[in-house]
Amino acid sequence: MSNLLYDTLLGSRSTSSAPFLRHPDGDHTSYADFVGRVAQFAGAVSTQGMRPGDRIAIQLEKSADTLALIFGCIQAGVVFLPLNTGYTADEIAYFVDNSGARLLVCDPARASALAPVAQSAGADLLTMDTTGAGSLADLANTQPTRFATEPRDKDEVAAFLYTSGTTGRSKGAMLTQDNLLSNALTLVDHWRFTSDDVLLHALPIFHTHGLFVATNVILAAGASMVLFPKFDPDALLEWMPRATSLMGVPTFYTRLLDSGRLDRAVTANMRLFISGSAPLLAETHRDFVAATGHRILERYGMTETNMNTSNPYDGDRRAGTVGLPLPGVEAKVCDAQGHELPRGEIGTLEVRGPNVFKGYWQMPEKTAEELRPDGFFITGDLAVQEEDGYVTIVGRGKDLIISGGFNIYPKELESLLDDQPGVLESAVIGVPHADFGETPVAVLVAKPGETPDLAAIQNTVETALARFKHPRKLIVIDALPRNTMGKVQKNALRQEYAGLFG
Ligand code: MLC
Ligand code: AMP
Repeated sequence: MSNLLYDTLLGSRSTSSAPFLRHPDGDHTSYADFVGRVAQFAGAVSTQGMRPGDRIAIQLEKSADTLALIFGCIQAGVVFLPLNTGYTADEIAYFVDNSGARLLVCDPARASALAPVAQSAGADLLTMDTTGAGSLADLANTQPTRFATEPRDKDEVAAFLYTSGTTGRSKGAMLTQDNLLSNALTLVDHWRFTSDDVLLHALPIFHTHGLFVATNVILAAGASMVLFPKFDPDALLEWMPRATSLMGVPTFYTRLLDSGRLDRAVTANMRLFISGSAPLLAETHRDFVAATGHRILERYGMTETNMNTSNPYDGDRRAGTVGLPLPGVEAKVCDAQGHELPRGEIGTLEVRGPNVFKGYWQMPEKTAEELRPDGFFITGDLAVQEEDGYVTIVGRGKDLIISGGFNIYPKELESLLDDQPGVLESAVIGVPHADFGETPVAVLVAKPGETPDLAAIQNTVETALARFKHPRKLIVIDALPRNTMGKVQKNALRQEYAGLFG
């Protein structure tokens, strides 16, 4: 048994002097150097007693060492959970506890807040500073630059990505070696990545998009990427004349257009702009063509499935659509029972292929609700498929808000809001937002005779939940609109507050 994910992405390039990471300051890390650093992290986690299949939770800012740790986990067969750097200690506590992680790694600035979390879960806490005790980076410095790769079967789990649901707490989506590898190889081929490519990497690396799409595609192609700590249009535009490709959420593209500096000259060396994680407005697509002559290639994916559909590289990149099912991926638009609907009808999109995850960690009932026995995954997205196969996402069956590519599940906010003094009930809705696409607004109903303290509620939300989930506005109304069955009519609320943020 080998470790195909590691061997394909890194092992085969252990002596290559070609650049993998180009740093914004002009320096670069070669493949050989990166492979060596990965081995040091594999050694470091192993000396901490982590064995294949054990879980490690990682809440770290984006850096070359964070990537090296992640791939070190793959080499050591350790299952990693990358966690949003915005998550609060309360949120992290759930992930560490639920996953049974034995090690939590964080930035030094987070160590005091996360120490109690690690302690109560019985996990060790290490940081990534270079100043001594408790530092995983220091430990890695003492390790050899070679590590005997742990064998992993293609169906064994490589990573957990936590994803929320419309009810209940977050679920750990178990992604296997083959889920990640097969999708990366398909995308390299489909999007024509080669070792000549230079990707502008400005996405976070705790999600499918920045990690499994962007990073794995670059590794699988033997290409290089400029690792930006975060999205900054000026920094990207400065590098663009020396780059070939960009992967981003729609907010990247609207912000680049708003910069007023995007034109044919600055994009002349670029061959591919890819968008995903949230709907790209057809208007943005058109504005981008007008400014640069490039047609953004939109694709569609999910945490549980990696990438499912993509517009073609050659051929019609159709604005407002997410293109065709990727090679090896089956997609069908179905009714609630899973029966395929005639082309042109709206239904729920279901997908099947080697990209589809193994299930939710220790949640067999949730897995059974979404993953059919025949392997089709019920995405919860409402879609329509044209006669020629192009898929358009027309809405969401699931109650989900996507703000700047980050997912917010209203249920999580509503559960917290409903518990606040003076609040009888709440409904959280997504309303259009020019920059983030959508943003959450909380509509509250007061208990009879009481007046909720909105500032205190805002405070509580801030302590409990990551910044990107905070409602942009709290509104108190007399009663929530309900249908005859008593179900809250969120559509009516969405319409009512649609104009709040332009
Ligand atoms: C940051 N903030 C956000 C936010 N990002 N608030 C709402 N939505 C977001 N997406 C907070 C910041 O903490 C800050 O808080 C304030 O909002 C304003 O920040 P900003 O400076 O405007 O944000 P910025 O740091 O520039 O980040 C915006 C962004 C970033 C769009 C560049 O969110 C981003 O990189 N998004 C990509 C997410 C992603 O990779 N999704 C892929 C998921 S995978 P304060 O308090 O400081 O004002 C997936 C599957 C698939 O969906 O198909 O790919
Ligand atoms: P996540 O839970 O982060 O994996 O989010 C996945 C969800 O993002 C999908 O189920 C879709 O609702 C949405 N999504 C991803 N890509 C696109 C796209 N190109 N167009 C519309 N929605 C998208």
